[in-house]
Amino acid sequence: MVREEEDPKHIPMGIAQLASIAINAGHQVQVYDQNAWRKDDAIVKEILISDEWDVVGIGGITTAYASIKKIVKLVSRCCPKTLIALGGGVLTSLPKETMKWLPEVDLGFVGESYKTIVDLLNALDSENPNLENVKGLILRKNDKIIFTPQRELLHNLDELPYPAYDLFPIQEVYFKNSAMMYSEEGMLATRRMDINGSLGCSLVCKFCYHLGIIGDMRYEKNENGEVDRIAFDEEGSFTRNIRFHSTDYIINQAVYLKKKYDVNFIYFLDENFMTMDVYSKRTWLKGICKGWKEAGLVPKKKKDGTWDGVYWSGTSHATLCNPEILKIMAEHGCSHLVYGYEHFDDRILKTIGKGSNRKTNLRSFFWTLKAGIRPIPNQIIGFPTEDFDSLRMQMKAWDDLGIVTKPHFATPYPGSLWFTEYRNEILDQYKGQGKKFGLSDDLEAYVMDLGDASRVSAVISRNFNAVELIGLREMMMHKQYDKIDQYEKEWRQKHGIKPGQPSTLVDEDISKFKKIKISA
Ligand code: B12
Ligand code: SF4
Repeated sequence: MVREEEDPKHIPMGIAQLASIAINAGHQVQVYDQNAWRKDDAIVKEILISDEWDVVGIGGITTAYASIKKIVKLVSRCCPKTLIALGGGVLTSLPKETMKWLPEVDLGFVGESYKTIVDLLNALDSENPNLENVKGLILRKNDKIIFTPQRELLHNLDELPYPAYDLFPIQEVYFKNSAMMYSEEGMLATRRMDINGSLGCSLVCKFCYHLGIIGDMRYEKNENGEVDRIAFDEEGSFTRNIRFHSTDYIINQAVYLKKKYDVNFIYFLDENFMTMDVYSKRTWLKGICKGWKEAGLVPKKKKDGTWDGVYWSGTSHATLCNPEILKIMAEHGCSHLVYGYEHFDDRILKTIGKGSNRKTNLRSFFWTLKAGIRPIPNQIIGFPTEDFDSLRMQMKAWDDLGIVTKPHFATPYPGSLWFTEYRNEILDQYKGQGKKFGLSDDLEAYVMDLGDASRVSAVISRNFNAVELIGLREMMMHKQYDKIDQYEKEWRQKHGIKPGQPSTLVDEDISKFKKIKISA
């Protein structure tokens, strides 16, 4: 389940694509979207026993682990003869661990599964299935957990069929939750659907995880030459394979959604629209805009605030956008762009691999506004070297931009560089929790605890503990500079750091970063 505290807003793209691929390959597919329906166990049981399933495939990202664990147990009880397969970010980030934690799961799909799904289903239909020949799986063999050979990525995304949107409750759930509180048009959207135009991002943010679907994953062998570990991007070894659909594919898909579902808004799920535009030498987004116009999709507002045509939105990047492309996007119906600014302190930004700084963040915000697009800034606090000065830099920027925001807490999600770096510290913080909650181990307790980072889970800040981060965020949101100053004094006393010294326990050279005096 994605964001239990929020209404379901997005069709799970990966599953929708896989369903479509499997149907095209001649298999019978049925989808139950628990994130959309959110029914209790009794209903899920009814669905599970309503037919005889050869395979039940379950997927999601790590934040869905707790609900996936529950569902896996239900499937195993209700459908004892059915093969249980798990895929998606949750399995791929920690494949061996997940197989250990969920003994009911028979096999896992590691990383991109477009080809793997067909190979697996075809193998199962054959007389003597040998799943070890199917690339991209993790299997149980005797008492061991083994990897089959690594699955290569699809070269040409345009080979993909459109997602099987019809298998999901579009009218009953998704259209009802079309509104997105990000822009006027987003709020007024009544028939919104999603498109994924690209996969990947060329940047290397340390908190980011690319689900093993953008060449960010390596199979590593032990001394016996057997693959026994999957590793992700680490400092000094970044591997990337970013891919995007042709503009024709995207326009045809948008026209299809308009004709078939009469959509009035399209949300591009892409990780980072702008990285693709730069990679395409600034042709991709212009191509999409040109196609939007030629297809008659550019929205025209009516007097009552509704419109003909289709507004759209996506993700941008502070350093990669420019006024020219933003203006073109606005003219062709782009209503809002999400910016992962994360922070406004150059010292912090320098440590996260985002390729942006305070200046580019502020500049892009105003460029976007000026173009007529609403910029939506994402903010994070609790970075490893976060200190009182950097927190004030965040607050100052919110004042300068005139925005109200509730920052997320820096979270080392499995698969990210931070997770690799801080794994032992995470385990320390969750020590004994596995046993306490009857789980396999402490790491499973951490994964069970992961939500959308608006709540603290593992803390990676060197200077602040969880209680301090929650308190400081509260004061930041209420612009209580004086209270923060006051707490800083107490904090300095506690840690023996004299006034005038940097408010940090971390030994790093911060002298080269400009200090701005900020107070109430
Ligand atoms: C769109 C999106 C969202 C949407 C939700 C979309 C939805 N309902 O599907 C929203 C905005 C709600 C969202 C929220 C969040 N997201 Co998000 N999101 C994405 C994004 C950009 C695209 C997802 C997508 O559709 N990908 C494309 C499809 C094709 O990939 P896919 O679904 O994984 O499927 C492929 C494979 O994984 C596999 N597969 C998947 N499922 C299954 C199932 C089976 C049975 C099989 C066989 C195979 C399989 O096959 C597919 C084809 O290859 C990804 C980044 C990315 N690269 O994907 C981040 C990402 C998934 N999100 C992430 C995060 C951290 C979050 C938030 C926590 C952010 C926050 N701080 O609030 C919240 C989580 C909320 C919560 N409580 O759970 C992380 C996940 C980290 C992790 N360890 O799992 C990602 C990877 C971003 C990142 N770069 O770090 N997100
Ligand atoms: S810019 Fe966004 S998508 Fe790219 S690595 Fe950073 S957080 Fe991930």
